[in-house]
Amino acid sequence: LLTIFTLGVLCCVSVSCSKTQSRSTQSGETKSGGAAPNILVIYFDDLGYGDVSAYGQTTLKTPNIDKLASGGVRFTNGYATSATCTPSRYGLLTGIYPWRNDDARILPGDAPLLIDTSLVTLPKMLRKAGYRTAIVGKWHLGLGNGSVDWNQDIQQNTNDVGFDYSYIMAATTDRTPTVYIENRRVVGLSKDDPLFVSYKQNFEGLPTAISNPELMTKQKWHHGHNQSVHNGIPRIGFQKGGKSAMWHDEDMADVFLGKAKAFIDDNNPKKTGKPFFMYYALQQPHVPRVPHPRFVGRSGMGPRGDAIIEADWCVGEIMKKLEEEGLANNTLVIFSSDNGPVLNDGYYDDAVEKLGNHKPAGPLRGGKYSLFEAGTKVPFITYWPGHIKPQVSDALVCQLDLTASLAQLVGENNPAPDSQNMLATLLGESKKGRDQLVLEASGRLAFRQGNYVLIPPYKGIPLMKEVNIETGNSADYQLYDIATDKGQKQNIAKEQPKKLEEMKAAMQQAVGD
Ligand code: NG6
Ligand code: CA
Repeated sequence: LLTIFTLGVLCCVSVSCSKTQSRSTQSGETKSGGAAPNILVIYFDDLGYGDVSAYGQTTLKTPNIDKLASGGVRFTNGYATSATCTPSRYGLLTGIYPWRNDDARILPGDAPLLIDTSLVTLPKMLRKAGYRTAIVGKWHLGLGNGSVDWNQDIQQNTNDVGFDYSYIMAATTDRTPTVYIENRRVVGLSKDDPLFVSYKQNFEGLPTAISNPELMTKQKWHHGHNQSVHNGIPRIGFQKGGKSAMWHDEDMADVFLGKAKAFIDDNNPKKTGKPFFMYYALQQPHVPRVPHPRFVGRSGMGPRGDAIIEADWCVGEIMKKLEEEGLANNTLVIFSSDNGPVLNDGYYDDAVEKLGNHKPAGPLRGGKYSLFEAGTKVPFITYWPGHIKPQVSDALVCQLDLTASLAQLVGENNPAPDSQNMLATLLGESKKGRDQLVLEASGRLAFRQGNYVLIPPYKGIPLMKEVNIETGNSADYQLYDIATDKGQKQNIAKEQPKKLEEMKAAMQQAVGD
């Protein structure tokens, strides 16, 4: 078996493994006749392009992410599809542009399942290829059919869109229900104290952050986030009961890491004969930022910096686990973030006050929620020791492309036409990226082609004052050449009318109206 493995590795190191080529690894057979590596997607929440030291910042240390970057391909033009969470995750898991689905917007914690269960998602495609699949961490893509009974098996969940195993939070750390869900069940619920969730009204007699501000012993709300209070932290949404199931924010990193490691234990291909795909979706550094006490104060930047250091540590631990299990050289790791950075996202947590010289967006303009580059351009790294040659790549790649690319890797058909096969680029064998990409922020679209970015006119505020982020809205067309103007400081729409028309036409064609 080892010889076959070595041969397989040799054949696949220098050439992009096409559907017809056979791959052999210790993981067992896939449909393509060979076998394929384990795939680990490590996905942060709200981590900015400038938040990782491998991307040039010097104020925070992220040694474990840096190790992936220096041993793999560090993309300088890697994008999420969107500037917020739900649509980006939709794009990542379906390979479909989220703006095609009107409901792909930031969801409340009681939203119905957003992904059509008849779709061949990324995990379903991999399952077809023989993979065991798992999600551990943040979901935020809805559960159930609109009226979830949190005390029963949850139908229409992660398990129905391709995950064999699932250990998640329903939405975000700032939204109810503040519980973990393992497969179809809320973890740790007691029959005597059922859990109820509402985003319409509070449950009679229960306190909120408004009625009982003294309950906010850990963090206070700045905007939004003033409904139910749990663990001294006010949230969005109301909840009642379920006390024994409530998470402790401080432990969340350890809980998810523990579950991710346990999945690797239970699904080591040496045992199961099948490779695995794990989507490890960390909750940091989204608000509320509540790192474990052992990370508190480590960054000198307050909870946001500490949460990034904690999450970086988690990356190191999961990589260590792969090594211990003898899987490091047989696992393709893809690291990225769902959208760009934000400092004050609704809590008083010193993110602005203690920032110092740190630039979460690096040289980019905007941030989370923005149509400018920092909304969607994120750290994006691929790592596979012995298979990927360390390098920096300027190729234009998007999380949307994982479906087609991984389909190519495992010998399956690509189920998602928006998703482009970038396998050779992701493996560092080619520098050719996408020609163009449609970007989305809160339902508004921008368009990148070559090194030009077009932002059509949009009504609405140019600056979200509370979060202090420029939206990208303007009465005029904006055109930027990001090869020479990374920070999008110079709108060249008027200077380059021909380019502007060309970009407008190309965008119209790409968007299809
Ligand atoms: C916003 C929240 C913000 C964050 C975001 C979702 C308010 C005022 N702001 O509506 O705090 O939760 O939604 O973030 O409620 S995301 O990364 O999951 O998209
Ligand atoms: Ca996010």
